[in-house]
Amino acid sequence: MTTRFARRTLATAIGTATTLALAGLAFQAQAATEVSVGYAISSDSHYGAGSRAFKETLESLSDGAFTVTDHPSGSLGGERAMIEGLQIGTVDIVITSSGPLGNFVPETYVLDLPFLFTSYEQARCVLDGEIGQELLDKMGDHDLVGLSWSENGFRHITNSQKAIEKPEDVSGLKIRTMENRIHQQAFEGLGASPTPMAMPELFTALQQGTVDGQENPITVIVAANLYEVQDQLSLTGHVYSPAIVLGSPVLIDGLSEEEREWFNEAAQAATEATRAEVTRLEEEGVAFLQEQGMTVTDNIDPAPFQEAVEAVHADFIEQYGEEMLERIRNSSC
Ligand code: EAX
Repeated sequence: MTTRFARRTLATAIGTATTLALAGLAFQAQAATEVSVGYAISSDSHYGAGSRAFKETLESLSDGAFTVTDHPSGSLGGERAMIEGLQIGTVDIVITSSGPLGNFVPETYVLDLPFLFTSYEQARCVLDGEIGQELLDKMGDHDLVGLSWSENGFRHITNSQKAIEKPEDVSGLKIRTMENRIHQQAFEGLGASPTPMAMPELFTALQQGTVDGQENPITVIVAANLYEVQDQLSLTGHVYSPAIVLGSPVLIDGLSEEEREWFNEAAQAATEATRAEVTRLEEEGVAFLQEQGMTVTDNIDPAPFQEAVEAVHADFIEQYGEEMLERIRNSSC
């Protein structure tokens, strides 16, 4: 074989191999669909644990057909903004508290009523049961997909002014709340000045004294380093804060039945990982916060707080009816 012919044959073989390799990579790259998961607190939080479990489960079940990218700390926006992103398809999956959700799906406001749930077990039982599934199904009426209920935790009040033991101690304080009208009304009932604000703005607002305090579960107080700008923690446990794994219909509606099942299993894995982290921090978080210098007020009598926020329940019933509230109260959970 002449040298020129040999060279031409080799060049053709290399060219073919390169084309096939690029086609293979292109096919593989084309086949892998990237899925973004957004949440408003740090990756070392209980939502971060959920995001990692979602990623591991979906990438394993789909054998790499879906690759998940993690977007913590409000990098895709605050919770309300991310939910809006789901509706138009700029965000694929969000792990969020139910705080801003009522602005989109009013039926979920019932879950934000103060002192509705009395324990983690009861809340998880209701959300994992018929009532929880009914509320997840409601998301479809509002350009959202409810994949699974997750968990944020029982919320407590922190502030930089004084120990809070009774409602009168809250009076006059500027308290950041989520963008949730039920919570805002509850803090008005306590005589505070509620300031609704997205989570990514909170640390700076506390640091600058724009607000005196805020309310969040131990999980968030730890994950957002709020102990650096708050010295008083009052274990009021005034409301259970659900979280939820939401999907964008722009992504989810295009999935096959099998792929949709993968997303359901990944969301369930996220919930289990988040709840496990909440349980761990409920046991360890208060001691950690005391070590960081917070003064903790415990053994707070809930009765005066329940009385002070009673009007919220009455107004809720007037506006949304009593049926779902009574079903939750009378559930066997
Ligand atoms: O969902 O905004 C809040 O206070 C939430 O608890 C936090 O973003 C975690």
